[in-house]
Amino acid sequence: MINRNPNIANIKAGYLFPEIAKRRREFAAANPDAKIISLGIGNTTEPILPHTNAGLLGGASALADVKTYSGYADDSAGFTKLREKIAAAFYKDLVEPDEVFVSDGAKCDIGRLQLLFGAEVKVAVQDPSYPVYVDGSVLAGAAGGWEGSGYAGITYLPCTAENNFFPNLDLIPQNSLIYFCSPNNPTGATADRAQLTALVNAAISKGCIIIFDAAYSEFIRDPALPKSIYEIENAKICAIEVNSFSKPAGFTGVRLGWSIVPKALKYASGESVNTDWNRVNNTIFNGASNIAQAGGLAAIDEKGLEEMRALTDFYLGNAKLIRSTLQEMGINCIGGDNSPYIWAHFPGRDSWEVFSEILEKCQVVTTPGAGFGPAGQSFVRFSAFGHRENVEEACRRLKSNFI
Ligand code: PGU
Repeated sequence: MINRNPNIANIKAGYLFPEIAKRRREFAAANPDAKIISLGIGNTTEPILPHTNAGLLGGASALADVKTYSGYADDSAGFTKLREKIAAAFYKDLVEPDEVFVSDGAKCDIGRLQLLFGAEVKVAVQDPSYPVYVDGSVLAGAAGGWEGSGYAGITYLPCTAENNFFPNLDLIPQNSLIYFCSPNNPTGATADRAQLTALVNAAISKGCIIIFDAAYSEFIRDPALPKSIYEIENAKICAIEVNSFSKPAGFTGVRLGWSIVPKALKYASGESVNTDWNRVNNTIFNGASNIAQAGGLAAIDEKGLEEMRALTDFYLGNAKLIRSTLQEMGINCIGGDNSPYIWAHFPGRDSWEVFSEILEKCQVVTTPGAGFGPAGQSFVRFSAFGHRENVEEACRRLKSNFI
C-alpha cells in the first residue's frame, strides 16, 4: 500500500478549534440543560449588512442571466476591479493592483504560501500564535521534526507580559520565514510603528521574508497604529501580507480574502516571488467565488466601508464589556481595544484547566492559551464575537460564578 505523508504524522492529532468543539459537545451531552455561550472560536455572529448583502445578491443574480453569466476566470487572482479597489481602499495605493491576489480566505492563503518556500525553509513564529502557522509549516515539511522533539525547524518567539507581547527580534534565525500577526491573535496586542519598523529592519538584515497576517486590521481604532506592514518603509522588499473579509464584513462563511505579494520581493536567487505566487495559484486554485467577489466589491465601496465600521464597532463593544468584567474581577488581561480578542492571565494555572473550570461553572466556552503555543500556558483567550445579550449574560455568569 502507499505510504502516508510523514508530515501528517508530525502535526498534532486534532486542530485546536474542532478539539474545543468536541469538549463543548461532551459537556452539553452531560449537562443537557446548560445554556452554553461561546466566546471560543473567533466566528462572526452578526448578519451581513444590507449594502454588502445586495452586492452578494447581485453576484448571484448575474449568474442567472445569459448576458452576465460568468464561469472560470482567465486568471485566479480575482476581478481586476476588486484588485484595484482593495489597493485603493486598504492601502491608499501603497500597493499596485497586480500585487493583490484575491482568495477564498487568509487561512487558505497561509497554507498555500508555504509552497513558495519548500520544506527546507526555517520558520519563526510569535509564541503564542494562530495555530495554522505552525501546523501549516509542519504539513509542508518545514518543521524538521516531530512536535515532541521540539520541531527543530521552527523557532518560537515568546510574547509575554515581560516583553509587552512583542518578541525579541534577536531570536529570529537568518534566512527564515517569519509569521507575524497584528492585531494579534490570540493576545490582542497591536504592534506600533516603531515595533514594526524594527521587525522590517530585522527581516532585511537577516535575509528573511515576513508573512504579515492583518486579518484584524479593521479593528484598529488608534490612528497611530499601522494597519498594514506596507506603511513601514522598505516593507515591500521583505513582506507578504494576508488579509480577509471574514471578520470585518461577516464573510467567515462566504469565504473571501486576499494576499499582497509585492513585485519588489525577491528570493535569494533574485527571482520574483510575485511571479511564482501567480503561477502557484493558477495551478492549484481556481479563484474566489464570483458571488463572494461581487459582495467584496460592495463591502469596500463607501457604504460598504461604513457597514464594516459598524460591524467592527459592534464587536469592539463586546470586547470592552468582556475586558472590563475581567478587570473588575481582578484578572489581568490585554487586548480588546484594537482587536476582538482578550488575553486573560491566570498565573500558575494550566490553561486547559481554566478552560474547563469556566465551562463548568459558567457554561462559557473560551480558548485555552496553551493551544496557541507554549507561551500561552496559564492564559485563556476570550473572543468578542457573539450576540450582545449572550456576551452580557456570559459576563454576568463570570462575575457571579467564577471566583
Ligand atoms: N488569520 C488569523 C490571524 C485568524 O485569527 C483567522 C481566523 C484567520 C486568519 C482565518 O481567516 P479566513 O480569511 O476566514 O480564512 N481565526 C479564528 C478562526 C479559527 C480558524 O481556524 O480559522 C480564531 O478563532 O482564531
